[in-house]
Amino acid sequence: MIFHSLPARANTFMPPQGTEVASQFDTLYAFLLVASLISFVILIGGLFLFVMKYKRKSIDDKTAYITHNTFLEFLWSFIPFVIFMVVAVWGIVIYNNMKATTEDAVEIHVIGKKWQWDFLYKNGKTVTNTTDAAGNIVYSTMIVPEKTPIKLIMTSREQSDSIKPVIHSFFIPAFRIKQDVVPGQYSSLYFTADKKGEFQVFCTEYCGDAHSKMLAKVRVVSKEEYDQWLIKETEALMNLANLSPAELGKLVYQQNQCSGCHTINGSPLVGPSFKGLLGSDRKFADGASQKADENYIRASILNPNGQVVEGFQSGVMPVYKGVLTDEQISQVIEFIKSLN
Ligand code: HEC
Ligand SMILES: [Cu+2]
Repeated sequence: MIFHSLPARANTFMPPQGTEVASQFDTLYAFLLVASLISFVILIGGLFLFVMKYKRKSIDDKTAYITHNTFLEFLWSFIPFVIFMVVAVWGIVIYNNMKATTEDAVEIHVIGKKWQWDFLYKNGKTVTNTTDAAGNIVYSTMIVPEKTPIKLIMTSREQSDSIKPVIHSFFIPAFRIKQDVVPGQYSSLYFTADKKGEFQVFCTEYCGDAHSKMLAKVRVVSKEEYDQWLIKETEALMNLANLSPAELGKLVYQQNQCSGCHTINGSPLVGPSFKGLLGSDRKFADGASQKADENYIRASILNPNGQVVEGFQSGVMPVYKGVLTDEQISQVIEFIKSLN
């Protein structure tokens, strides 16, 4: 690409360049900036010069009779016209490069939700926001191979059908590309990352409360690393498919901090142990009691402070309503059952 070889690569104020298109984009931007600067100097400089030079010197100093200068008028129309045409064609070329794709592009689905980005790979792997042990959000990371055309197929959807999805916009500043993500239809975005590294993703369509926290990352890795990751994830998914509900429940228990407060060996920690819990008689702080059945476990997870177990503190266990799905809760129940 000819524009690529131009020397001007002013990116001092720009995010890092993660793609070829990004450097083309910056070159055009630098051209616009320099052209504007030169025009500014000529225009405002000329203005000042003439103000000084032609300042009326005495009361009977008369303005000379000036009509026009066809040649000058032609020049100050034609030169900007040429510059604008150059910018237009240049811009169209870069725009086409942004939209360029190949049949064998790696396709990844992007789902915008209030307020997170989910990524879905062809092998069934879903990447979504998680929380770490300290309760901080770990934003979704899209892993892509370097120097490989990627096609993102994007739409907006909610966790539940009763919530109306809104328009988001997927923006990777380092790649200089962004595209609206619209409910009920697919939009696409293309890129070929030519540098390894981690790049920030933003939502650039105001979409409500946590719009500014609707973040994600793109991690560009070598092709080998990507292939290995894909194989590992595919195997993990196949293993998951072979797990029993109780085994899946154990994963939920390990991945949602339950294990930090509940043991499975009978000794209490921050909360009661899960061993022998199902079917046992529970005594509560308010003096009431109940036999622990499936519904009790479910209620304890969704609304931990509804009934507080005697000898334990209220308000300690996080509320898991909206965090765990019904399916996960059933799996945890099966896991707790398996400990009897
Ligand atoms: C920060 C600590 C903490 C975490 C994390 C936590 N819990 Fe709890 N949990 C407690 C405490 C304290 C109690 C007892 C007080 C109460 O009933 O609210 C409790 C009570 C329970 C009970 C009722 C236990 C009984 O003996 O009757 C269940 C069931 C339960 N938790 C399940 C879970 C599950 C499932 C998770 C993970 C998805 C979880 N908890 C995560 C602290 C925690
Ligand atoms: Cu958004």
